[in-house]
Parts: sequence; C-alpha cells; structure tokens
Amino acid sequence: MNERLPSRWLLTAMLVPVATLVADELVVESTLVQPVPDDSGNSSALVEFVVPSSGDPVVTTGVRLSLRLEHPWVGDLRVTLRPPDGSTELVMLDRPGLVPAGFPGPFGCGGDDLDVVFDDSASASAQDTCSLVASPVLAGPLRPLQALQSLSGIDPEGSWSLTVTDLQPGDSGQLIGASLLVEFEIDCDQDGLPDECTCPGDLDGDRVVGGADLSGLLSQWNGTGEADLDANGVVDGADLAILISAWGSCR
Ligand SMILES: [Ca+2]
Ligand SMILES: [Ca+2]
Ligand SMILES: [Ca+2]
Ligand SMILES: [Ca+2]
Repeated sequence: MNERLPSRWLLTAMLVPVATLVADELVVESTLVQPVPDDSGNSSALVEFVVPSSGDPVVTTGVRLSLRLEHPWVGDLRVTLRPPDGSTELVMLDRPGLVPAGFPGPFGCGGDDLDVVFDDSASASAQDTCSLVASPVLAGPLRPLQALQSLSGIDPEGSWSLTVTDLQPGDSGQLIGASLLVEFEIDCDQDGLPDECTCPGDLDGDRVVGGADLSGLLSQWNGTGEADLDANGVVDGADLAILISAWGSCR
C-alpha cells in the first residue's frame, strides 16, 4: 500500500499563510508585507515557509519560487533561498545588471519592481534581464542565478528561508508577497530518490500489519482475494507467514 496523497499535510507559512496542495505539489504562500530596508547589510526582509512533517518519507523533486516586490531600483537587490537542511543558500538574484560599463551600469538595473517566478525551465535569466520601460522590470518566469534543481533529493520538511537584501544606499522597497512551490514524491527507503512504499499484509491500508489484517486474511482462507499475498491463487499458510513476518508498523 502507499499513500501518494498525504491528506494529513497541513501547510503553513509563518504569520499570514495561504496553502494549497495539488497532487504531488505543495504551495506555501506568504502575503506578509514587510520592508526591504535600504543598504540594510544584516537587516533583510525574511520569509519563512514551513513545511510540516508528513506521514510518509518524501523527497523534493522540483522547486519554484514566486516573489513580488516593490522597489525603484532592482539592481540594489540580492535574493536567496535556504532549504530546511541548511546545506546551502541558493542565490536567486544578485544585484542584476551590475556591470562596470555600458547598460545597465555600475549601479545595476534601475528598473522598478519584481513580479517573478524563479524557475529553472524559463528561457530568460533574471540576472540578465533589464529594460528601460518595462514595469515590473522583472516579470513572469525567469531563471534564477543558481539552479533550484540542486535542491532535488532533499527532504522538504522544515523551514525554508527566503531573504531579500538591499545592498546599495539610495532606494528602498517592500516585499509584498512570496510563495514556494515544492514538487515531491514518496521516498520510502529514504535514499533521496523517489520510490513506492509497499507493505505486504496491510490489507486495510492503515500502515500497520495487525489483528485487523489477520482477521481479513483468515476470512479469505482457502479462497482468493487481496490476502493472497504471494499471488499463487489461494489464501493459505504461505500468505499467513508473509503477514506474520511483516507484523507491526509499515515503513
Ligand atoms: Ca538601496
Ligand atoms: Ca528511494
Ligand atoms: Ca493494517
Ligand atoms: Ca497465496
């Protein structure tokens, strides 16, 4: 048996969360508005996306990050995402357009605002997108500076941290929304690769091989049915032996 739709998952972001679960994706959304202080150094805008524990072991297979920001000079900004295991801090954006000469120039892209989805499959790079007229200057799906695909294989449960920092004096802004989308699959043996959970003998699907399953097997004794665990056409002692050997909680 496996439980591919973990209905027990309750998804929360700190403070003002809106969460939805669609098949093997989860979305954690924050509508918290908070300032991005000017030239802030250590005081950044921070959003924590909390993915609680589920009933089954799962593995991350894809990540996308949506971000909405009001800021009159996006070239001031650095955006990072840190996964729950703290193994890395991926840079989504780092002072886009900052070039020593030519357009956009030594202060980075001077355009206004972001309404972007950082997505590895996008055709354009957020770091290299700038325009004199577009507003928001960074909009729609754009590739992050460092690929989100590197997060595949990690356990998504725990607290993901989004940080937005303004690194140049002169303009400030505010974060007006963000959401984290995590694609996941069951990883029953917890090796970082998707697989299916099986639990021979758990006839009633409650993830425990116990008395109810034994009763179910005995009720099919000498007959056929799902209690024919070795699929030889009859429910008998061999099936009972399989059930007994699996007695207890399923992995
Ligand atoms: Ca600034
Ligand atoms: Ca696996
Ligand atoms: Ca059971
Ligand atoms: Ca059998």
